[in-house]
Amino acid sequence: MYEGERTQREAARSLARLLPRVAQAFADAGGSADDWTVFEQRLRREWPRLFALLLGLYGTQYDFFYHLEQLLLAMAQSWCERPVWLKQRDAAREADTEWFQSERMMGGVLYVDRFCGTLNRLREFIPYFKELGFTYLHLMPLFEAPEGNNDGGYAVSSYRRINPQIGTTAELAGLARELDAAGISLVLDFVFNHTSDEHEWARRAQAGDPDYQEFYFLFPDRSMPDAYERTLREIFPTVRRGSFTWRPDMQRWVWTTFNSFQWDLNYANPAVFRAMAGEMLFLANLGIAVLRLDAVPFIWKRLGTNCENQPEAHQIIQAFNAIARIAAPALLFKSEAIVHPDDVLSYISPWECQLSYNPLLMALLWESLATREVKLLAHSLSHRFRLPAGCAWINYLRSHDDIGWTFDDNDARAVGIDPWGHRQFLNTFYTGRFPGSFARGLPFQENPDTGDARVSGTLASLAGLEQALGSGDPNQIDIAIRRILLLHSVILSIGGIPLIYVGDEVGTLNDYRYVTDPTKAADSRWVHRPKRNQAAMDQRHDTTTVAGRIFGELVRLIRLRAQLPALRDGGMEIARSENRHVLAYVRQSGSQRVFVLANFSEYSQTIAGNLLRMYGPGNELFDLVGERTVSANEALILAPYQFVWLTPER
Ligand code: OTU
Repeated sequence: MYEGERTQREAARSLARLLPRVAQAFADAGGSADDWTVFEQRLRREWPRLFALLLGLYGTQYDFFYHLEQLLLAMAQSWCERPVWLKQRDAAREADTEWFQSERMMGGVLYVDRFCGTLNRLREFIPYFKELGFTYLHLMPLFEAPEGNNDGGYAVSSYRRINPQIGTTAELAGLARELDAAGISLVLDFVFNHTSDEHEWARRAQAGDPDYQEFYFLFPDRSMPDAYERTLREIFPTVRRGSFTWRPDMQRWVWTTFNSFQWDLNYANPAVFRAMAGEMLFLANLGIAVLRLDAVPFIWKRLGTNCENQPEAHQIIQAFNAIARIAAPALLFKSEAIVHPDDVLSYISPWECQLSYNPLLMALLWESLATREVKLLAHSLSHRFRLPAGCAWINYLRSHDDIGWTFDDNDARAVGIDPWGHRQFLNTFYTGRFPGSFARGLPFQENPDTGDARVSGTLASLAGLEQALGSGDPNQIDIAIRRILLLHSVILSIGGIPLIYVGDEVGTLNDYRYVTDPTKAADSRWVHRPKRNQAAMDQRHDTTTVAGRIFGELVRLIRLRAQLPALRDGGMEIARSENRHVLAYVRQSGSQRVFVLANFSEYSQTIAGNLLRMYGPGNELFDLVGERTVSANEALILAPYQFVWLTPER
């Protein structure tokens, strides 16, 4: 008998055995017969897959079937408690699995505390979000976390309690519903690789509870840490060398990939998987539409490897995905893997993460802006942009994190670029140390051993606005604004969900005051996590101001995009522009075709007319951005940093 066949028989047998008990528990909890029917259908559909995944991960555990039963009971309980409006959303999104691929999808991300203080106040800004066309709003971590440094909330002390200064769980649920009514899906982090050292599980481990000590990686001496560290990469080398932290109170080394107060969870323990599945379902039932899976590469450790992107990491996420399909089908996952492009891709599928950050596009847009050449961007996108059906990129220009140069070395060599030297150049350029650089960024996590570093800074400061405003030169200011709009034009037209870090839409600059706060001073990412820029927001409709020029044009592009089915998520074909400064691609959907050209240089560039005939949608074209006709019978001159979206002349 084939292995797969045996697994499927075992899956069927175990389900037959467990179903009556689960049905009984469901009825006892007050679940209706109709609700049970829906649940049972989904369970029967997904069970073979979920069972196989869990068997692969935990099948050798003596109490495997106990965990299985507990997990099923938790899923049934969660479905029973799922609010009616979410059950309706489940049905609607199951019937329209492409909903997030629409040309109307538009994302924003912000820290509630930095933006407006509380969840209740955030509701006042829903009209602002609608002005920007948001259909997706990611609220940065807002759960209970240690006082002082908590890595911007990524050290979670409870997945069920909100930081009391920000609000309550009930307020979050209310907000989710209110946003939904405004057509906005709420996105929250699922920080499941680690907890803070103040989480109840960590506290119990500290108190000596052996069950909870098994939740983490604890070692009495250096032998195992040393063995692991031979092949580990340091993620936060300026925080602490190595990946382990000595806890004098426990006389143990603890695995801490990130900060010393962030304890990595041990997913080889089925109790950890089950506990986290429970937290996930809790968040789903609050009305969260998308969970951003934080730090996915790190969730499985294997001696002798770098402990990133292990096969089991995928199996765990796929198992969470299957659980969501059964008990909270509307829930989607967004992968946060800021690693090599091949590894980024490995997390993306309808059965794993339907959405993913696109760090390659992000990094290479900045690369093109610095070099004024698009060869690495065009070459990389030509074979790395396509995703499996039913999945979409989240295209962003910067996040709350640093920018790292995660392109493929062979892609670079293929276009004549030395990868190591180029990364050095990019770091020098974006930290403003390269002669003639327009950027004002700060280094993040410089590693003295490897020479590695990443870059912090707001979009506007990295694109030259801070320097230009300092110089007072209106030409430089104009050029910086053009750069900002150019970058946005690509994420708005290339396919996928564009994501704006709120503040960037009004040209918010770096805020260097973080250094006066001892809990933030050592982390340069705070330079680009400023508070709400109300002064600039107030100017947003005044086109004589810098904020107004950026905001006005951006909103115009967002609205334009929403009317262009060709720009919805889907096929994107890179075209040869025959000009090294100009990025070119074709977008098509049904009969609509849009040819995009984007000039990454501060000088005018010429595009031959025959290129427009070859890729363009006709001989007489119309530039939707500039609102003018373009004839393919003559060369097209692109102004500095100009971009055009060409369709057939109407
Ligand atoms: C993430 O980032 C978060 O986005 C960060 O804000 C957190 O500090 C961190 O996890 C810990 O929770 O290394 O520099 O490939 O690159 O998870 C940011 C993924 C990071 C890692 C990413 C991590």
